[in-house]
Amino acid sequence: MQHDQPLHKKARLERPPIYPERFLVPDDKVGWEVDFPEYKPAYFVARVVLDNDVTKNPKGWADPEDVKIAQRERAIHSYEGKVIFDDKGRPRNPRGRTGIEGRALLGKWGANFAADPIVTRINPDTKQIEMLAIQRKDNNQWAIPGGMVDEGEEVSATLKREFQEEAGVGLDMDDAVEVYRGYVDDPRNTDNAWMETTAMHKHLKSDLAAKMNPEAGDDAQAVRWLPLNTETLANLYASHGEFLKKALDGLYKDQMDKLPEEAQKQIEMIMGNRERELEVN
Ligand code: RP5
Repeated sequence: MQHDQPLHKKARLERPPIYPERFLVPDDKVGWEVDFPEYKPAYFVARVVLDNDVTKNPKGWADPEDVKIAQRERAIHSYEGKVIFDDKGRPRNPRGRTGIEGRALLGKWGANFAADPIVTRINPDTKQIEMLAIQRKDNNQWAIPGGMVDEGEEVSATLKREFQEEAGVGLDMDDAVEVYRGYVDDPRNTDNAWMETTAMHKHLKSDLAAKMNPEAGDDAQAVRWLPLNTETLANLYASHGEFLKKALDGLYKDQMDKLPEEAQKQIEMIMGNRERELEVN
């Protein structure tokens, strides 16, 4: 595990209801390089993953359960660098132990790639920055309307497709700015299968935002312009709050003079600068 990376938390502490309980992994035992002889996580693969094995189901989206066949079918790669394998030939989560072995609800051994379109606007009344967020059906948490990259699909196409499918809006994302590429601290992650994403940010001009009429798609139970503050960011799904912070930081640096004063203060507050400034004065 790279030492400058934050410890994954949701991948150790949260889990979808069909998962077995996670073996408790204390902070100092997360890295694979640390000895943890008592570590005996449950092995779990969901029925839906087995039913969607591409070698048995032509419409499937999952690797075969035999990891050796999966590796022959598909070179396992990751944005996080070289993938390490355990003695059974299973890829190891680059951020360390999660308390569950197998793929659980994730289809691919190793990295499962997603794309996350971050779309923000200034609220015309409050002058505060908001993101277009969906409420996930699987756990009710608010999230970026992202999704899995289909086999052979370009990330730019996934961003557009997912935004359309989940938020009901056709939006050109070609001029969006990449703010993050790498591991996601997702509650579905396991020791052998994990989420990675490319998060791209587009800040909408007010006339374009006003024309949009978002509607929740199949995987979402609601869609809304979510005001951003420390609390809403902390409660977003997986590591989406961290991606939003990166997007806001970039926006502040590039377009500060174009943002209303209310939005500038809001970003400073989120990034912690505002508190420091208030302390100094
Ligand atoms: C997260 O899961 C990614 O950041 C992305 O938002 C999402 C993709 O999974 P589904 O929404 O398709 O379940 O890790």
